[in-house]
Amino acid sequence: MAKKEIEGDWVLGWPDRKRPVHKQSKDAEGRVIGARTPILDQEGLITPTDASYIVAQLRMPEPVHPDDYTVAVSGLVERPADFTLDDLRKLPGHSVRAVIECAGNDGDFFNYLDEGSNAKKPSMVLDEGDTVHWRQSSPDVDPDAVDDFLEGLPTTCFLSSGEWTGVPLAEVLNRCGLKSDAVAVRVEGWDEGRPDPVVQYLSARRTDFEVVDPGIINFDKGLPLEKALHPDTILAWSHNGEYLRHVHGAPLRLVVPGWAGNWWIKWIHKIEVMDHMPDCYHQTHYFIFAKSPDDPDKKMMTAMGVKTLIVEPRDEDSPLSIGSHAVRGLAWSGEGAVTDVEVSTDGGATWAEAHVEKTGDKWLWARWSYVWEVGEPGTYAIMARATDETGRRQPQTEWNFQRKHFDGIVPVDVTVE
Ligand SMILES: Nc1nc2c(c(=O)[nH]1)N[C@H]1C(S)=C(S)[C@@H](COP(=O)(O)O)O[C@H]1N2
Ligand SMILES: [Mo]
Repeated sequence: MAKKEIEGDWVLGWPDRKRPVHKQSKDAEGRVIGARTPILDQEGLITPTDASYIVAQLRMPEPVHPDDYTVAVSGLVERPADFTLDDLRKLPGHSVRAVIECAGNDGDFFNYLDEGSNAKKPSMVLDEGDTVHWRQSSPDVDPDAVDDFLEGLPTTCFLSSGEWTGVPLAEVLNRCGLKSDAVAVRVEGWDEGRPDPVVQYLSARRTDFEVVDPGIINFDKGLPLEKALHPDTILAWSHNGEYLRHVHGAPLRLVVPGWAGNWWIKWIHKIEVMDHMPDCYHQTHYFIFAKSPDDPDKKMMTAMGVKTLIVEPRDEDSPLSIGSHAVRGLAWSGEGAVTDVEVSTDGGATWAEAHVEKTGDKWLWARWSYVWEVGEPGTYAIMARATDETGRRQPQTEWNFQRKHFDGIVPVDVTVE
């Protein structure tokens, strides 16, 4: 087993271990427009901000100074109002620790696990050369460029965890006097752009369908009222113990624990209470469950499934020696705390209980570990599967043509000598 690279920077004048840092993609001006998380390098529960992934579907907007910032609450409320950041900070606060996972994270594993496919195994390791190859939406859509991107854009490492502090959305809505015919809460960012069909072609890995062109839009989502009023759905200005950074939606973003990243609206400038579900592009045309682009039975994507990530050992650690090895990882669910993790070292034939570290944070991942005693040389597939407090066991999500919400069981393949 190769010795891990642990040497890092000098911190406060003393040598220090290597710290996990995300892999960034930048625009022509050198500003960050996307990033992936070196998730296998995470220790503990919270992803450091410098290692957290970054996604913007349209274009990164210009920043707004927090002193000039207001968010407008309108629609089906008795008292429409504009809130400054100071107004919000006077309300009863709430902090949430949660996993944020992009709906498309690990989408390539659908292809990899597809029986009979000879797709290359997607890598969880960010290599020196990796960039995000992120596209910013542009009015000059060039579907011919798709092939260049199909190979280039990895789907792994679009997940992080964090601690967010803010105020429950429900608190703000109730102060404005929520009307009884409210059904949905539309939250809008001030970022705008024209959705690039290439994003959908990349997601589906096919180009033989029409993508709806809504023109130039703001990024928005219409939360069903029940999730909007959940006490853990918060308007957050702080992330991991400091003010939110611009790339993560400063000054104010929505935190929707359990639901995929696309619900966590960044750069919020408008909150509108409605008596129907709005027709948001990233809700009715993208981020939908369907078997094909013309499937009449399209469903909105909301909560994530149940999922486990093995962080040790890695494929790259092969060959392992005969003896005792730690198998460990992270497990999370979109609908509550993970209660059980089982490990198999014989490719799924038999399963054993792993130790699950309990934290009391139901939206956060749980760390788990298992000691594997291996006495025979050979080739081994190490697998893990999680069960949550509602009894849902991994995998929950079926293949869908946009390849979203992957929560399948991915083996770590190692040899023992
Ligand atoms: N306003 C706005 N909010 C947004 C997006 C966006 O494009 N615009 N992208 C969403 C998507 S798809 C994801 S996965 C998360 C990513 O959040 P992060 O960049 O803080 O990790 O933000 C979500 N919120
Ligand atoms: Mo996303």
